This record gives sequence, structure tokens and C-alpha cells, in this order.
Amino acid sequence: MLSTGPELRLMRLLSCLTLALLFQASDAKRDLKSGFDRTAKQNFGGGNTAWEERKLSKYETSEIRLVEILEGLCESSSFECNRMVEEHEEHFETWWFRRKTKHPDLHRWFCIEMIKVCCPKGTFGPDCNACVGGSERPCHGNGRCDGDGTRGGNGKCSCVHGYNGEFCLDCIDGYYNEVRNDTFSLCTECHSSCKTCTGPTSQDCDECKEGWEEDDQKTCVDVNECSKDPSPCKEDQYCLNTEGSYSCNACDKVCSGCTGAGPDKCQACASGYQDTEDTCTDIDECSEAVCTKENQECVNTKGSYVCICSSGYEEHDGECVQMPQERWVRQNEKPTSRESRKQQHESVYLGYY
Ligand SMILES: *[C@@H]1O[C@H](CO)[C@@H](O)[C@H](O)[C@H]1NC(C)=O
Ligand SMILES: [Ca+2]
Repeated sequence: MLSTGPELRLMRLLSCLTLALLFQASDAKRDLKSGFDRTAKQNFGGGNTAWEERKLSKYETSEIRLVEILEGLCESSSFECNRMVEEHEEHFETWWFRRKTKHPDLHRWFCIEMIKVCCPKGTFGPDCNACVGGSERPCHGNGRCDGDGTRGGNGKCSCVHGYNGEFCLDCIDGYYNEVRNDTFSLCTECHSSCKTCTGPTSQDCDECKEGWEEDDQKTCVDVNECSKDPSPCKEDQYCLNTEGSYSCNACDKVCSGCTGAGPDKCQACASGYQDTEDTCTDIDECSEAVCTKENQECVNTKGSYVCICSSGYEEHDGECVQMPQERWVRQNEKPTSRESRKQQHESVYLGYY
């Protein structure tokens, strides 16, 4: 009835996944078991008389209840699940009316024994062989067995984080065996200063992690990279030591070299700035006559200054000459800077209105 080879295996795996979801998902409200529990609380009517109890026991095994269970089995949107239930409806009926008492575990009877798509927990492959580490605790509880619970897979372990090796009993670098025997292993993270270790503290390191070094008590301690000469940071940066590392941060722009953040941690002031009360402040170049041309004004900026032509004048061949009136008006209609906005206000007062 079905094709053979890899295609069949894929199909089996697929339906097994679906079934695993259906029957094993402990939190699925709609799995068969909870459908059983849910409908067990209902009956044909209400009340709880002896007469109702008799009816209830009839309902207990009735087809109506089976239909209710089957209908509640899949999310209505899950095409694959609904198709699967439909396809095997006869099996479900057989089980419900004739096998339920002898084989109360529907998953086992249907998926493992009837359609041979699943394997019991902790086993895998066509013959349901035990996973690495045994079917009781596959991968010794520290990993996932490939194909666990299905007719597929190879039974090998993929270990959870911290564990390593074919049996998931070894620890990865940065973890150590807090407990270990032939069947049990607990790997715990090393102290942050260790690359490898045999215990929890910075004294238990086999090897220090980068950024840490062994002191004379065989303890891994932080390397102070900032005390090194030459400094690991660039000239316009200051160095900040941290546990296991360090960082380089930009100096304030008023500084030329610095020992920390802010304008008061400068080693020297950047050009255009001067030392005033141990902090670097802007020099107002405009307080001296630096813009000397006719109709020129000085504008002080942070760290510098600019010479601009006065309002109503424009630069022409290095000189400030009077602007033609129309152009001046047009230019002032779309102010682009604070300065030109200022000019616009002036133009309003100075003769255009
Ligand atoms: C291994 O250790 C675990 C946990 O400590 C213990 O339950 C188990 O009996 C031990 N097995 C052997 C073979 O010693
Ligand atoms: Ca450091």
C-alpha cells in the first residue's frame, strides 16, 4: 500500500512526529488522553442520579464519546493531523471497542504495534534498539538520542551545553565534573577566570582564560592591560580596565590625550581650547581682531572661529562686496542656519518692509 525505501521512512518519521505530538505532548490540551479526561466529566444530560450514573457508564464506552475525542484531537488548522486521524479512523474504532481494556495505552498499541511508526521511549530505529546510554536514561540524561521514540535515527547522542563525548559524560572546556561515575555526570561551569578547571573557584584553574594571569598563589587574577607600556589604546583614547578585559574610549573632543572621560581629564587641551581651572574650554578668538577685512564679521565656534561677510555682503574674489538686492531677498526666504535666520530678521527691519 505504501512506497518503500527512503520515502517510506520519511513518511513514517513525519507521522511519528505528528503522533508524538498527539499522544505524548504533556501540555497539549487536545491530546487523546486529556480528551478522554475531558469527556469523562460530561454525560448525555445533567444531574447525577443513579439513573444518570448508568447512562454515564454507557457514555463511557459510546461511539459518541469516541467521535468527540477524535474531533478534538487535532487543531482544525492542522491538515496533516486531521488527515492522519481520518486515515486511521478504523484503527481507532477497533481500539475503542475491542482493544482498549487489554491495551489501555493507545500510543503504544496504535503507533508502536499497529502501524509500526514509533518506538518506545529511549529506543530508536527499525528494530527499536536502545539509545546510547540505555533506554532508561538515553545519553545518560545529558543529551538527545537521535531518533528517540521513532523507527528512524542512529541512536547517537547530541549532548546538551556543557557536555561532550559519545556518552555525554565528559565536560567541555570551561566546565568541570562536579560528580561523575560510569553512568552519571554533572558538569558545572568553571570560574570566569579559568579556561579549564577542576573546581569552582579561581584557584582551581588548570589554565587561565585570556585576560587573566596566574599570580604567585596559583590563582588566576585580572590582567591590568591599562598599566602596560605602551598603552593598548590610541592617543585620543583613554583605557578602562575591566575584570578579564579592558576597553578603549574616546577622549572628550576638547582634549589632546586624556586619562578619563570629560573635559577635566585632559592631559593637554586640543587646539582652539585653553586650560581654565583644570578644564579645557573654548578660546573666543573673536575677542581679538582676527577678521580684518572690510565688511567682515567674526563668528566664534567650538574650538575655532570663522570670518564671514556681514549681512547684505557676499564673498567675491576674497573680498566682501555688496549683494544685489533681489538675490539677497531670495536667499533670505529659505534660511539654512541660525546666522541666516538672524540675517532675515535684520532684513525685515532694515528696509525691505
Ligand atoms: C553514580 O552516581 C549517581 C548519582 O550520584 C548514583 O545515583 C548512581 O548510583 C551511581 N552509579 C554507580 C554505578 O556508582
Ligand atoms: Ca583587565
